[in-house]
Amino acid sequence: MTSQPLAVITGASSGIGAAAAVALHRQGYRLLLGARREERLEAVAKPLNAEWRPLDVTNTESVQSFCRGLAQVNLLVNNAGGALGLDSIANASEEDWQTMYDTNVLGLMRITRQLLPALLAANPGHVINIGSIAGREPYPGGAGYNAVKFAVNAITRVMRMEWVGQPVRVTEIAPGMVETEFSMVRFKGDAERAGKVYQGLQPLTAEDIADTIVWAATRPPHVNIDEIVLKPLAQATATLVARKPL
Ligand code: NDP
Ligand code: 8X3
Repeated sequence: MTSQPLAVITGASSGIGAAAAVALHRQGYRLLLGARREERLEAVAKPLNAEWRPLDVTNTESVQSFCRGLAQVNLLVNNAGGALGLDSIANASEEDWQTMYDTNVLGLMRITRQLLPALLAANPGHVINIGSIAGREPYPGGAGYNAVKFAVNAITRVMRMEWVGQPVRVTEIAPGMVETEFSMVRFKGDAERAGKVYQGLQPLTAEDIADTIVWAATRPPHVNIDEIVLKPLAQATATLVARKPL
């Protein structure tokens, strides 16, 4: 039996999830990492001596098999997600809307529900949901992604209400621009368009968000950090950023 706390991270094959794995490992957590790209996941897990299992949060059976045998989970980082497209409601793809909803909203609830008994058994457990400023401020072309990240904010608040008096802490971390594979995924591999998102400004890094996750997770057990919004210095809102000329 080990006394090291266990952290489960979804979407740990790249970006914020992978950086959170490194940061939580440094804090002494044991890790269980999940995502769909198994080679990438293994590459993150190996140097950390972490366990990994394939996970597709849009698939209930995959979620069940990922969670199998977990009796006690101290920290669940609900990070798997992202945006698809930046088109107006008139032009956006319905399939993209459905995938975003299934991943960012249903996926987060599927896995949290599955792990709730193990989080309670950790006494206290902690759920950290990765939201976004897109869940605070709508923007043109954002309807599908705005809707799912507003939902993450609502779900986080519902979790706090449903579990008040029980030993589970609940936090939402809502970042602005973070340079990861996020924009490559959003623009479906269009590297030029993805690169332009971060041109002329210094975005947040995945490590900045990992740092925030560690801070929220390491407060004394009676303290619940409800929500944290963080942005690059050069970003005031989802649409107002200061770019230096090239
Ligand atoms: P990345 O694209 O680098 O990471 C997304 C992660 O989610 C990958 O590990 C991916 O793994 C995983 N993922 C996607 N779909 C699924 C699925 N169906 N099942 C399991 N895992 C899945 O981007 P980020 O690190 O930036 O994104 C992490 C989170 O942060 C997302 O929820 C995103 O919305 C949020 N966010 C990002 C911001 C940014 O500017 N980058 C700002 C605010 C919030 P795989 O493909 O291997 O399954
Ligand atoms: C990512 C931030 O502003 O691109 O969640 O929607 S934004």
